[in-house]
Amino acid sequence: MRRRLKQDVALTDDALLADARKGLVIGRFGQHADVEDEQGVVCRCNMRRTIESLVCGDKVLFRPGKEQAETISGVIEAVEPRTSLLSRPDFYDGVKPVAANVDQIIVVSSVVPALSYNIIDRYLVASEDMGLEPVILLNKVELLSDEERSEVEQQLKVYEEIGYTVKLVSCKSGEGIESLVELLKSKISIFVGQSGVGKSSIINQLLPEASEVTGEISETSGLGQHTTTAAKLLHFPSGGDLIDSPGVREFALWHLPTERVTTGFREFRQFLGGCKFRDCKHKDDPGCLIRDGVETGKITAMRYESYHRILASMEEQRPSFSKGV
Ligand SMILES: Nc1nc2c(ncn2[C@@H]2O[C@H](COP(=O)(O)OP(=O)(O)OP(=O)(O)O)[C@@H](O)[C@H]2O)c(=O)[nH]1
Ligand SMILES: [Mg+2]
Ligand SMILES: [Zn+2]
Repeated sequence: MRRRLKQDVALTDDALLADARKGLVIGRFGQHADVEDEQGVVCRCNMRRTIESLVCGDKVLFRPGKEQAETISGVIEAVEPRTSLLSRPDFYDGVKPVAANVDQIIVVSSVVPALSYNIIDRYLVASEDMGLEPVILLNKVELLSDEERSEVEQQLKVYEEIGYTVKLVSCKSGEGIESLVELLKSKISIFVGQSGVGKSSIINQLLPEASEVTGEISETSGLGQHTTTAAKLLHFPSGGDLIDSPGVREFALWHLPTERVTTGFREFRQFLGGCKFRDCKHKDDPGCLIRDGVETGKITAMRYESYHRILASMEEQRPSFSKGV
């Protein structure tokens, strides 16, 4: 506690700090953040107590310390308003911000651990809710047999038909990696997805100098081991930024009200407001246009079932402190 106090005093000592300048948060660890100035110089910073939250991608006003030999050399004074904020609900910590000012979400899945369309749908709902265009990326496709591959392609066609971009890639064979660069150009993108799907491995293929640490899938659980622990922003030499983010076992959506999950299913939107009952649950209610849509083939049974699975799991997963939100 005493040390902390001393440090705070030092940080408010103007003589030790250079003038304020603009910066971009490219890494965030514990109480600190790495901030890059407009010349590309990175400075590890503390932050003023008035700053409520700070994440990768935030644009800030900061003052680098004059004595760069210190490990923590600067201080963040203020955060600029965000154009977008990606948050993720955490069972213990509530809703946690992950990255700011992102304009494209890359939903990464893979064949190993097992491919789950329901998890893809959760990320799509979260992206839609933020008003950001998601891209579906399926990694490790070299592991699929011809037969399995055509089955997967068939299923992914459902997403293409409702307007999503779908990409099949493999870090092992290199398939699809080059065309990814084009997709990421001049945008700020974030890689999200379960632990072990290969987010960091893809980033290493795209940017070998990034040297992101990657981890094996656990032999006992068949799941990823949460290798990446903090979000990190990387630049492409040809323009565009990419944020690697830590994987999660499951992406819960309990922080969203039901209606926002419903509108997150983009092919449902054309029918919304038209059901016979205003509080239609889109299940076995009479005069439900969503269910009609499934019967007439305008909505696939796969997405319709996934929607109800998400709603059911939201009730189960919502921690007691946020019940009724
Ligand atoms: N067969 C195969 N394995 C891959 C491929 N891409 C990545 N892997 C392996 O998948 C494992 C997990 O990769 P990571 O890049 O650490 O996964 P991640 O998504 O960053 O995981 P977290 O950081 O825990 O969220 C590693 O053992 C990689 O070698 C691929 O295209 N094919
Ligand atoms: Mg990783
Ligand atoms: Zn309905």
